[in-house]
Amino acid sequence: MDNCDDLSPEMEQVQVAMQNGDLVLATVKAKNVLEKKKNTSITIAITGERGSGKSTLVNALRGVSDDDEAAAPVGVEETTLEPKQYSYRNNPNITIWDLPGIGSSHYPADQYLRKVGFERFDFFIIVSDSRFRENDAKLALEIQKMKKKFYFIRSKIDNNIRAAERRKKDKDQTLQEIRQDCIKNLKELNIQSPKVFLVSAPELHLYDFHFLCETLELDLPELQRDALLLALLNISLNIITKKKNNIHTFIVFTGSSVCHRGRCISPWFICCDRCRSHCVIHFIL
Ligand SMILES: Nc1nc2c(ncn2[C@@H]2O[C@H](COP(=O)(O)OP(=O)(O)OP(=O)(O)O)[C@@H](O)[C@H]2O)c(=O)[nH]1
Ligand SMILES: [Mg+2]
Repeated sequence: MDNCDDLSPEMEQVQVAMQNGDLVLATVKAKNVLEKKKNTSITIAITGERGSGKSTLVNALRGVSDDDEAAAPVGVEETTLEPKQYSYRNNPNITIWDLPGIGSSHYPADQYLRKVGFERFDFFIIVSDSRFRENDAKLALEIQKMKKKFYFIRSKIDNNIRAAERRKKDKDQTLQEIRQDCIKNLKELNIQSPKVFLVSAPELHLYDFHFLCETLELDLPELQRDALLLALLNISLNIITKKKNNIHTFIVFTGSSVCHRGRCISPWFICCDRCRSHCVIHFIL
């Protein structure tokens, strides 16, 4: 969705109309694209620290067991070494990407986003199997910076419940504390209304797994719409960048005569394109 070099024919028509400055046509074309949003595919990246249970969650979401031939490989050692895509249950509109863990030897935290191509995904699920960590915050902030959305999964809840039982601690209180801790940490990062789910892979019928699947299905139209709007924004940014580069060349060639007349033309072009894209977004909403 993000990549402007890889646009659907309909989105290309929006791009051409915007390039030609035909705001009305761009709006009509963009509206057509949005009306077809039910067919828009979205990519969901499953991310988080290594060993947190990302691949296990991919399999659970797809309804395949870990030892199935088509399953994402799961293991106690570092297992997922390359991003890999999988289909999602019976919904061909969703593609799930199983990502390697952030902070591993192959994917140090400072190189992770670039190496996995974080920006190319439409939506994210962050998986954490312990207390909220620096890398969880890093991922959440990066997703927020890209104006995209995520769910936060606190995995391996069965381990926490077993530990609570050993200490004769109330089960519901334990669940409540884990949930509140995740929400508190996400809110401290200024994430509005964070969606947190507690999951145990060996006991998918307990806790929040069914709720996660239902929420995903319910949120899908909105996620598809967000993905399309971001694609539209990226188209206009792409145009702005190209224009900026053209203007730069133009200024290099004609700089002396422009300066000599005391006029600067570049802000007009950039501002004008920005207004156009905002108008298109505004009209279709
Ligand atoms: N008890 C328990 N173990 C889990 C759960 N989810 C995953 N595991 C185990 O945790 C280990 C790591 O799981 P993976 O799914 O491979 O984790 P990952 O995040 O994909 O790991 P990398 O690909 O190496 O980053 C495996 O032994 C899983 O069986 C869970 O909910 N409960
Ligand atoms: Mg994995």
